[in-house]
Amino acid sequence: MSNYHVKTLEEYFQLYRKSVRNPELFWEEIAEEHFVWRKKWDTVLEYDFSKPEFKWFEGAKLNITENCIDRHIHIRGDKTAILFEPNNPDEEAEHISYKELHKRVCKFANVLKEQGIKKGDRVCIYLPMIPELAISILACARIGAVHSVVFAGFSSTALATRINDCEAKMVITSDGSYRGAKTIDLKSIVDEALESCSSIETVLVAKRIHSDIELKEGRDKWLQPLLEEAYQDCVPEIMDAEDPLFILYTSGSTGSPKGMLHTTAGYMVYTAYTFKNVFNYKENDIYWCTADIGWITGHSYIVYGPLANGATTVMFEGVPSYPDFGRFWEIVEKHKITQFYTAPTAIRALAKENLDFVDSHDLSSLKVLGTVGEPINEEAWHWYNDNVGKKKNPIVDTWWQTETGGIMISPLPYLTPTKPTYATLPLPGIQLALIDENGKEIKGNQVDGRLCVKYPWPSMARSIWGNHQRYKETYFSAYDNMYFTGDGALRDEVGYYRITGRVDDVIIVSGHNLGTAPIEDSVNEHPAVAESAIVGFPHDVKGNALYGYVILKETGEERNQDNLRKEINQIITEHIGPIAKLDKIQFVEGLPKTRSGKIMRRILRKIAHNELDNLGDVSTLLNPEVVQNIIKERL
Ligand code: 6R9
Repeated sequence: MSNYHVKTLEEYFQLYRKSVRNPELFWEEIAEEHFVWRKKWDTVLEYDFSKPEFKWFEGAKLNITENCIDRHIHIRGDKTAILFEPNNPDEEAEHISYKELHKRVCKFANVLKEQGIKKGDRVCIYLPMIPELAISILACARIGAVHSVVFAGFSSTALATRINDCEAKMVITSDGSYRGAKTIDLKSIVDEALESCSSIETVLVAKRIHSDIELKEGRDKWLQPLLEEAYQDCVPEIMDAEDPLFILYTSGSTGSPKGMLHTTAGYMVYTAYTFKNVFNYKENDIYWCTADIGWITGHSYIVYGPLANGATTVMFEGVPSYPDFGRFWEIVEKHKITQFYTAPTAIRALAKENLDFVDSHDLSSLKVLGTVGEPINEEAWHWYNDNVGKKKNPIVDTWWQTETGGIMISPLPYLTPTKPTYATLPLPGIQLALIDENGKEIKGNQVDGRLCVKYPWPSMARSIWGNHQRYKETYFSAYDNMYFTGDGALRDEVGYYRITGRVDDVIIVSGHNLGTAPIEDSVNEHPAVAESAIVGFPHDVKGNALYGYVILKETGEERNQDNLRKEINQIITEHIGPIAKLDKIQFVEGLPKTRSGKIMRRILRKIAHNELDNLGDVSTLLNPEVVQNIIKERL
């Protein structure tokens, strides 16, 4: 696939305008290029926002794994497709070539078939970041089974809920996983979950930590012996463009997890297109996204997008702090990483540590840096730019969602001038709108509102598994004929977008609408503050008042907390106004976070409201242990 043929920002705007004038032609030209279609489409797009229903490339026939693997074998068969870097730095990295990947995916696909998995069946994958995770995803796609990956740090309850919701027939797991200095017994979590899951017929168990675990007769099987016996070629199942490819659960701030359903052709075209252009990918690059494949970033930008481009994609099993805080940079140096894509939460965590961890490594191979997952604050952006990018690598701040399937707003490297904290411009093909409280589109620049998308794009989720009504209500009912993202955004004087956070994070204090994100930004500017989260709590006079949870940087010195509180409020007063001052400031060791680094404000809100018996499931958190401490020391 070619890069955009644009050299200047003006040319980008021309291309953008073309994509708005004739979206179908725009997408058709992209789909025509370099993909393997068993049959081309009859129509590019058919849609109806009121149902809502979206059909991309109807009539086309394809298999996504032919596009991600087979077609590369002849031209780059010996090139590394997946570069696996184990948790333990002393264990050798594994280079899986495109040829080898083909063989392993085909064998795995044949095992799935032998175990009775057919097109349309749901397979739940609960694996750590080992090659079998990517391979099992592709094996499902090879035979038309629908994969549902559940992050291997989730609890047995979370796993059971997700298995039952989509009535999966099989679980693929491992005997355990390595995470830094710890080993985790995954199989017993699966066993516990399966006590309440009746749809599961088979459990395939990959050996990773060689622990002594028991297999349940008739249900559990070791994966490796089955793979050894399996035939090494597997004819791909020919899929319709709109056949389901996968389900991925996203938690949202309320209610049960939503199984976002993605389909085949549009998802493939869009992830391939965005990977190529946002990361400015070139043939010999070594691309690394540090996300876990258990969430959408890993699906789109570790597996499908890179492989559809014939890229080398790194899979890292470990954590940024093991064996020390220099691990990321050691890996960049070791594998000469060219594109590095991570989350603001990781950047902030590493920025708290000694700079020697970064400076002692040669990072000169890097060309493009990326961030995703939450708004990046100014300080973290500069730390990343100065110390990792040495002010020479563009930072692509990519905004998107599980629901959008691929990156929607992002700078294009070496083309879009970056601006700290701004995701900048929509990619060509993406039509955004900002909407005011009355549901009207706000035109012009220097405005803010609710972020919507007013024209379909190929990788949008097509439904919520088993609950199309909820899909309609959540995303298409707030405003007519558009997709509502749930985020707020502002558009600056040149048309750059800055995501200000989820709109349900808006708090009304004394009748003023206050977004928590800009207040958090101000708090974070205090030199002693590492991170903060703000929620509202009921107040007799103001209606709501603000409660701030603040993590301080580790300096080793004692600080007077009352003075700190005053200083923090002083900064807020200067930046936003006294209306936004925090009534309560609690200093905490950590904030409850999802695995992708999003602060779980729902939990903080409940603590601030003193509703402690009803915190909901905290087991899916990255750090459930911080919750009890926050409760103990609440103000
Ligand atoms: C890819 C992913 C989606 C939500 C999204 C927004 C936040 C993601 C962001 C960002 C500001 C960015 N978000 N990227 N906010 N700037 N560059 O993270 O998907 O886990 O579904 O989360 O994450 O609030 O609505 P998902």
